[in-house]
Amino acid sequence: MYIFTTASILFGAALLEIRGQPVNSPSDNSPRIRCDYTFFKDAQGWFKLHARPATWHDAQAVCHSEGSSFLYPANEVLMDTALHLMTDASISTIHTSMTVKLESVTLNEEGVFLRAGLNDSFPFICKYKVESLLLNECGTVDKDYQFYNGTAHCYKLHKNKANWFKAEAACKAEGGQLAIINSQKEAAVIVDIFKNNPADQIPGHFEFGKGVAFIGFRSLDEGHSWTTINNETLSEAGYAEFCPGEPNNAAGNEYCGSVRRTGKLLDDPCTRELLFICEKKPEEHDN
Ligand SMILES: [Ca+2]
Ligand SMILES: [Ca+2]
Repeated sequence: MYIFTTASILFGAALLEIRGQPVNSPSDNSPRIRCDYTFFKDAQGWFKLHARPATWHDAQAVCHSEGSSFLYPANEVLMDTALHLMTDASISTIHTSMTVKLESVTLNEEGVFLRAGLNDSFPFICKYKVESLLLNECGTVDKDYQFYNGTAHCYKLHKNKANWFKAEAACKAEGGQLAIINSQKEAAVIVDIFKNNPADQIPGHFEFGKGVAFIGFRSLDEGHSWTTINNETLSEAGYAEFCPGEPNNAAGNEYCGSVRRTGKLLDDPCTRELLFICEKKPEEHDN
């Protein structure tokens, strides 16, 4: 580990002098969102220090699963909030969301940024911002959902891999469902979603590539027929265009539905881990 920048040392030292003064204390007369987050008025947000150490990636996943974001104290108010929480919990070092050259930028109790490995475990802080609680045009606080005029529905490409069942559950938890292609127009939307998420901008290794995503259809009779998760046949749903040669049950257990970047359908094993696309009606809220 070494000291990150000279500026951060000075910044940290300046903060040490003002610590102890009520510049940014938790507020009792504040909006409540969840009881494990504390509202800090000056920072205009809710914060939670996770005292149990985690790796950088796990920290990011935990904040995301709580609907909040992983804190990087980018200004003095956020820095003071972080130091306040660390002092209260007697914690000397936390991960921040910032990375430099594949290392985590950590923050110590003196307000100094250091570096550590992404796989090193430290406590961390998650944060909700006031504006992050406003529902967007997709009826959710999740900015990854994009509204498409073509279908008047919202879609999200999940860039973490999941098997079909986990994918279906994740979409439901967000107030949507695995996407169902109901028209040529909607197939064009799917192509566009893939175009906006080029494979080289999706992190991580996918054994079966980043050119295919699970969507909401499957076979309940070992590949004899295909139905959407709304229990319609693909023709009833309005779109049944498979890739040439598909469905082919190549692995012998390809009973779940997916779509290629071309907008054409495939059969894939339900247990395979792929990208997936959720679809959401704007008026259906996730709370
Ligand atoms: Ca649809
Ligand atoms: Ca196949």
